[in-house]
Amino acid sequence: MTVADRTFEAIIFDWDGTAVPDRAADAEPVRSRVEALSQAGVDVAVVSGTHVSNIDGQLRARPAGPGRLYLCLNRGSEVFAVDEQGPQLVWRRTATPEEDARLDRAAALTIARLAATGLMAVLVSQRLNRRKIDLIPEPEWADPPKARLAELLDAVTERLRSHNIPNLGAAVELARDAAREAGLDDARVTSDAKHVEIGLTDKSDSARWVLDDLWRRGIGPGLVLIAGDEFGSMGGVTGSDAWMLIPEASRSFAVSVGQEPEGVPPGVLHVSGGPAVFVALLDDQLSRRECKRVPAVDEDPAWTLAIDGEVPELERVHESLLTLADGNFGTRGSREEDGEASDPLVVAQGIYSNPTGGLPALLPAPSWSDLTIEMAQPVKQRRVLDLRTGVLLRESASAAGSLRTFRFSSLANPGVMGLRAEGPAETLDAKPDLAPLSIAANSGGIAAATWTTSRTLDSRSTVERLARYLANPHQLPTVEEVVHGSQGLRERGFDRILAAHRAAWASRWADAQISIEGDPEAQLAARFGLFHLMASVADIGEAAVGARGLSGLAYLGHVFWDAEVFVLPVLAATHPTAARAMLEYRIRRLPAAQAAAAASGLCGARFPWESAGDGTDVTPRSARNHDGLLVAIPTGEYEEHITADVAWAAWHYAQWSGDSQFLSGPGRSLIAETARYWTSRVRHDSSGSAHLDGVEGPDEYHVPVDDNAFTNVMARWNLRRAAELAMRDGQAAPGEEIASWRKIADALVDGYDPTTGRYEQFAGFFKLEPLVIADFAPPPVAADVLLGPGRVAGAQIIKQADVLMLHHLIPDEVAPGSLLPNLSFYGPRTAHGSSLSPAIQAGLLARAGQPDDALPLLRLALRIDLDDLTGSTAGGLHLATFGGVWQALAYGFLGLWPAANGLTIHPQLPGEWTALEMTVRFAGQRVSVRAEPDAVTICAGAPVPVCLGGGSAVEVGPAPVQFKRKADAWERVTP
Ligand code: IFM
Repeated sequence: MTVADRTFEAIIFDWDGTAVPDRAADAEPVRSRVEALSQAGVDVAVVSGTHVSNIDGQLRARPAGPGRLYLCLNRGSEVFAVDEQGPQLVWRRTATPEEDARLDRAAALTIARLAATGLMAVLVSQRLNRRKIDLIPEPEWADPPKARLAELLDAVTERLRSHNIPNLGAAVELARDAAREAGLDDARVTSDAKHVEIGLTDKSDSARWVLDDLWRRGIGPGLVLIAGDEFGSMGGVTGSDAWMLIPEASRSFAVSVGQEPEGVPPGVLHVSGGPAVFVALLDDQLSRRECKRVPAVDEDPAWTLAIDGEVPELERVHESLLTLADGNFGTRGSREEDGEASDPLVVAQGIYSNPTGGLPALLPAPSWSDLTIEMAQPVKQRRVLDLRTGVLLRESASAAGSLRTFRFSSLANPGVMGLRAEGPAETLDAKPDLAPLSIAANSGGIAAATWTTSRTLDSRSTVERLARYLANPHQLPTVEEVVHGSQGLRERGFDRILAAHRAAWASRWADAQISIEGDPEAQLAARFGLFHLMASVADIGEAAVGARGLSGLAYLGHVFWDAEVFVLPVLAATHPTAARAMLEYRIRRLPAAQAAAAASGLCGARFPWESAGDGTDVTPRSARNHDGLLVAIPTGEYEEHITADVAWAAWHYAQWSGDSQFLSGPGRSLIAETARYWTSRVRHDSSGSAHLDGVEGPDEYHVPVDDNAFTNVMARWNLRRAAELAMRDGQAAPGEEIASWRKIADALVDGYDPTTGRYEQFAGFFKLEPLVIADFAPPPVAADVLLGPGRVAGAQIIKQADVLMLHHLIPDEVAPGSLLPNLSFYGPRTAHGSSLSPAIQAGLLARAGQPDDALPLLRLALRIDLDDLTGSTAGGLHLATFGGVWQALAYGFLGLWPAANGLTIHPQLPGEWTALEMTVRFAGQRVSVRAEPDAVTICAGAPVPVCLGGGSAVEVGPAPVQFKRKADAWERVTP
């Protein structure tokens, strides 16, 4: 029997009256289905008010998995997990001695009051955390079959009325008042007609426990079926199964198979028919699994990006937005049948090729998601990307019927992809499989194969495909390697692989939560960016993170400072192994960077502005501009700050992760070799000051320049950290070298004017034509295109945050109090012609105590790709912008910073937000910080030091610690 055209991943159901007609019934029909569902990977939870010997004694299921079976018993106070060995208690809510005493008092008061009406009431059961009081004498109504419920209710109501209690609801109210008087404000009072029960838990606790367990494994409530027989009220008392309909279950599908004499609440489907119909529902779910139907997506508006309809001009943009990646392989969200407006692509991180002798670019791999789909003009089309679990659903409806596809790129098993499709037989056909093949790149390459099964039944076709990709930047993977193990993959099957994928995403998000309460649009956009960041970076080996990740070929997949400065911090703070893999990419290319420095007659290592496979500079030297003219690209020659940026990333990773071994080992080499570069790169003038001539800062409108403040101060910071590390590790460099690092750091000019508090962006900047960008166009604007490159070169108009990047990255290295003067000077001069810029300025405005002024810039950054604000999203997603947004939220609005004495927190919320909550990993522990306008709540997996609002460090552990704002300080309100 079909109640919904949906395949559920979990089923929560009531026992008595739903699964079995009564406690004496043979439960074999349910038992066999529960075991089969478990084998098919479906989780099942039985909810009942009674105890384990009753339910397990009757059900006797011994499932072998992989789906889990839970018995949620004793009215929400116990959960047992059942496997082949039988039930094991996994959770119990016991009353404290104080609660026990209150329950006793509540029961005594209730009995006394009922007796005062003349009704006989006695305590019949006292279990765990509840008291059960008889309304009518035993054994007359002991355990009546559900079929006699109406009869029972009439008899009880009549009896209650004869004692001046109008109905059952009034008896329940009387008990609730008694509980309140006894000090139990949150008592759960229920009735099954013959008893009144006062407890600390009810079925809502069962539902909450199960939904929470499922959520942690990536199964949202929209994938859950909740079945019962008593959702409707009875004699003025809420139906017992309605307690399962907690707010967290809002998207679950609820169905009643009961009689429901007073009807069902809104949102519950009433099918009646009792246990026989319930068993038919289970059969329907089993058959959907058997037929390999397309799985469902939990369409939570806080977690899903839905794209409705089809706009050919936007298709390439949408393909970028809907990219699925597993850290190693990325697949653009092109429709399975491709089409003219489409730019399908599969790439592997770090696998570059330049067969025609041009610059290396990510090597396009063969596609795994092609299907033959021939639909007449669809009447409805939508694609839904679930950010929480990394799955993409497509639904197209046409006169021929509806077509669905569903795919994922396994985060749990990178390189494994899954696709299912279903639709009218005449519209859907699987293309031939990708025969195992291997394609060579400049170095190494990619091997791939797919395995498809399809079938047609009742003129509907279903297709299931598994794909396997291998990539190796050093050695070409062979066809044999890709086929090897594929048998095991297919035996494991689509459903298990999908379950592991969902669980992997859920666990990633557990360390990287972002909630922006009061601003759902910003919250969704921030999660969208974070989803793509987490999907774009491998977490073992090395991770070459191109400017557009794995979502497009813009910038040919080259690695810029975008990786170290914009992307790495979010991973260092949420998934440190991925940040470490990004650093490994640079570590392995240190010899190439040393060779580059040596080729210029310099010491140490100079990292290239654009990097690909071998670590040499692959920056193009020219390109066509908007008018088709060939123009020079000077960045490769001049944007040397990348060298210090790599050192900063190594240091920053260690600050978040506490990985001190890294800084004593490969991290120290990165920092020392980059410092050595600066020692040989500087020019000393006659006064002994050190200069860096002929460079380009982040602002690419002015090049070449001398003494770019950003480059000089980053180099200074780089030299000082190299000296600090060498000293910390017992003079790991010669004493004279350490002294020279310090001396040069102190000698480097930085353009700071203490009278104004401003840094001059480069020598001579203050003498340029003073212009304010808003006089020409509202940012973001490509000012070089608008005004011409010559005009902007002679003006104080800058492309992106430059001096301000210092305040952002190394706040302890800049002059104290210089943030505001530089923000107010450079802010109006910044065109935000690079998508990297607005989020950084937003974060700094928040840090400077102007969170409301920061919001428009943050919103700009949040919409860069979602609204294709730069017109370049078709070429791939702007990962650096996503990273900047995360940093604006974490470092700016929440004021997080991984300092040596602990995690500092300094929240600055805009008026529109009621709370900002983020989870990070600091020093190996998960730390959650929730900021409200006047309160901050922090907890951590194990004690970590935190410093709130400039106060001294306090240890915070698993018990949430709350602070309240008192004038300008924060006062701890929980012990
Ligand atoms: O690295 C950036 C640079 O800062 C501005 N132009 C685009 C590059 C790649 O995103």
